[in-house]
Amino acid sequence: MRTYILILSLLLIACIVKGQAIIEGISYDESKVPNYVLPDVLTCNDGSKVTTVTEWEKKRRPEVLEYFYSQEYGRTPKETIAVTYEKLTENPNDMGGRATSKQVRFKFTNGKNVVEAILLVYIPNKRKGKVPVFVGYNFKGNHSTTLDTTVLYSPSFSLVKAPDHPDWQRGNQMNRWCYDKIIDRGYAVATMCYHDIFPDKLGLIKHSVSSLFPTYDPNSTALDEWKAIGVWAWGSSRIVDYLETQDWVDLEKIAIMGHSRQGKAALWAGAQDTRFKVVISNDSGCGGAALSKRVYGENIARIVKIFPHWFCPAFEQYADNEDKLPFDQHELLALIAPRHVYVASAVGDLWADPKGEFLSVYHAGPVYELYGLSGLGTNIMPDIHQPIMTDVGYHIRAGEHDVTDYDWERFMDFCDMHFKIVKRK
Ligand code: GTR
Repeated sequence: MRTYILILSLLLIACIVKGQAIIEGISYDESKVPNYVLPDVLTCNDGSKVTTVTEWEKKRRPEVLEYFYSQEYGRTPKETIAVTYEKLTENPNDMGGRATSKQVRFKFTNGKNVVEAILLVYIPNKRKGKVPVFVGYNFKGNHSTTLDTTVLYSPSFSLVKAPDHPDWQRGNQMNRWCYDKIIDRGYAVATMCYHDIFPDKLGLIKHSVSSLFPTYDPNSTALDEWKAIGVWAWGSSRIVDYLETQDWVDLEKIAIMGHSRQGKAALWAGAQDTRFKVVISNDSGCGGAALSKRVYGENIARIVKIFPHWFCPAFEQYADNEDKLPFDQHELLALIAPRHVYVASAVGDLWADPKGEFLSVYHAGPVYELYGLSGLGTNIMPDIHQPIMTDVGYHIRAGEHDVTDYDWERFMDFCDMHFKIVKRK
């Protein structure tokens, strides 16, 4: 019996490499990265080369965008659905008087059904005039970002929470939302639970906002049908619609920050909606910032198998077939130009392929340069805690897959730089 347990434990230990579980078909071996050729972002499908901003915007950019619509995230519907906003709470003296908080109920409807979401907003009190804002989804409900018991449970809570799961307790993800620091640096923050927009569980699509669209068909077989990432991206644009109704928002200074699966959605939102002036992906990995053609860490075969409701069905054809991809994720980043993109990785998050995330920013550079802006300027990865910030940005930090104060501080440095905010003590 003892020997049996010993063998089992040894096997388990052998199955962990640098904190990453060994999963069949997943490689963490740099020497096994295929000899891939990335599509040149400035070469059009007909082989012609883009040399001007007009050619990029009129010809090549729509081609690139079309790849992401038809092959990866699916097509965002052109029509829209009605939404109303209802202010549920307002506290001008939150955070010891340093912030005003608001909770606003969004009601999406097609006249028959309704989907509700709650936006939680903190606005710094010390700034006069309009303020810059970080928009971002949380994973476990607004109540998970704070211990404040006046913060309401998100409407999707009852649908998706795992019974008695500690993850879902109030304040459980506070470490990902350093509200104190954000407010002290003069930024507002607007967050909503991503499950409110599209519950991230198989079988719950009928509770998503996408089910309200006239084109919704639960039995659709369209290869370019939009799925969860597309719907989350759409939802973050609806947060901006609300912000546009608010006189305290500086509309030229809206940033979106997304972690992991929400990093994927943030990049896709930023590619489509030019109201996001800074787009930040934290540990977004496969289907986010990481280059798919490196096939390092999480790969397409694995992600479409485990999360079949995230990507449009056409993406499945590239499972174990990355070579055939006519585009790659650096082109998603390039779609954000001339607005600013920032990518963050963590050393202990090989699953998200930090090097692939870095190279993606690097290879988006030519489009920034076309606009007379600066790309990363180097294809050599920086050391940990040595961020590179030009018109694009990148850092890798110590630690695991998470959002830490270090990440937020760098995101704010980058936004300060581009929003021309003088650093306060
Ligand atoms: C993982 C998934 C990643 C990433 C992550 C997350 O399970 O494989 O692509 O999205 O979830 O969102 O935390």
